[in-house]
Amino acid sequence: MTERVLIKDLSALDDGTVSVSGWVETVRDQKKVQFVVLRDESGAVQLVNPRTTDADGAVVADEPATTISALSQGSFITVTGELKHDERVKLGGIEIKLASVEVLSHAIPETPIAADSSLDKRMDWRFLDLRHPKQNLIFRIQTTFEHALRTYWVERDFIEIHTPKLMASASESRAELFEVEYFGSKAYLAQSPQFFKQMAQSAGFGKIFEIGPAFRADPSFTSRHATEFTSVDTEISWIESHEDVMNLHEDLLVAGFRAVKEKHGEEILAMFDVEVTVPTQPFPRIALAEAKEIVKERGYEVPREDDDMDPEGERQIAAYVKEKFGHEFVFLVDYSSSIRPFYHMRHADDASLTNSYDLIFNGTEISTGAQREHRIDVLIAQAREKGMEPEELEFYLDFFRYGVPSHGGFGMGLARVLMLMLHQASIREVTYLFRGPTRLLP
Ligand code: AMO
Repeated sequence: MTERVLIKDLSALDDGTVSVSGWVETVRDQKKVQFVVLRDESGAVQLVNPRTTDADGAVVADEPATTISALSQGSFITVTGELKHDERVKLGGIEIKLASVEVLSHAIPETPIAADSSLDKRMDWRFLDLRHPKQNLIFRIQTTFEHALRTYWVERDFIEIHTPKLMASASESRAELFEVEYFGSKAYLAQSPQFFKQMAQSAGFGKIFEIGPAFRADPSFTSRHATEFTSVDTEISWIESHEDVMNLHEDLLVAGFRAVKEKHGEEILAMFDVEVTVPTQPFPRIALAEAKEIVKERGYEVPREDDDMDPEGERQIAAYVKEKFGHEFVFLVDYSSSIRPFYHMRHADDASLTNSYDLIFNGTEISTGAQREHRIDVLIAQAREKGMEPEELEFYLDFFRYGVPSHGGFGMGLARVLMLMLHQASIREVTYLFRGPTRLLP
């Protein structure tokens, strides 16, 4: 039996017998010749079968012609035949003249989705939707991006941790919390690895990272919220301020974007019409109050009472940064303590501000990061001030009672990065299986 080759490797082979496997993309069953476009995870190739005719010129119903005539789109097949390089073939300048076709699995001929199906319909049939090379590319980009981040961390002696997703308390806020039955009591799905990545600092791990699921019972239907998402988290000891965290954040993104551009830049340009830009360092930093002033001067007043930036404000400040600095990223710093969690450290000289930031990429928040409060008395006071019961947090507060270094880190939504990198309209497009208020299937 001829060994299977990936379609992307065919063009480097000499003419000769080959075997490829994949699914049928199209069949053109003509009188004199049959054409099949076969796709696998690496690419597509044209298969050709000139039909046999008898002495009178009539078509003979032989093999593989009969099998090809019965092929439905989407069926998985293995074929063998003669590889031939031929510049006239539009699809890659090669074709395979078929000797045999084996059908592994027949597809129902009526495909439930088409190129113009709605996003919701496509999500219903995600496994078929993912067969499209554009979707396939998204997940190869994700793999490359995560790999580059991991390489960065591992080369610098960060420890990878896996924190539990079942918890006895909320990890971010009581709002947006999923509650589950837990042997006669309640457990909660982790909204973030926040507490446990900080625990690693008390444990003396120094530098850690985790890429894992996070859950938010967020009822909204925006393009950037999911009820389950992949969170990219890191936390480091011995920092002077959140500035150290931002520097690490920049390094990681540069490593990720560089790897993606190197490996997939051309394909991304061809398929998404997007030129991936490796960001230059340092990324611009703007204090939140100043950002609001800038946005106001551009004619947009951030309406919220609570000191935060809203999505339109994020878009406006990103547009300003793009015009002024030619940069796709901006750190908004100096968030007010009124809108930040109790564990964020506050400015030494102005307790109304925190040592924290949000990172905006192409107009949308992708990350929150901060220096953490590691002084137990201050931490308890801040928790009380936020209306939290320190008793509920005893397990967390203990992390700070037996010695802990200064530390900080960030959490970043993986799908948001990919969505904005590839100029997609929704995180649904770049999430393998999206979870939202009305979507638990497939
Ligand atoms: P925050 O709550 O800002 O911070 O979350 C960090 C990042 O996670 C992503 N994200 C989401 N992505 C999709 N759907 C959601 N519902 C959703 N919620 C959040 C965003 C966001 O910027 N513990 C802190 C981080 C830290 O300080 O280390 C935290 O969770 O990209």
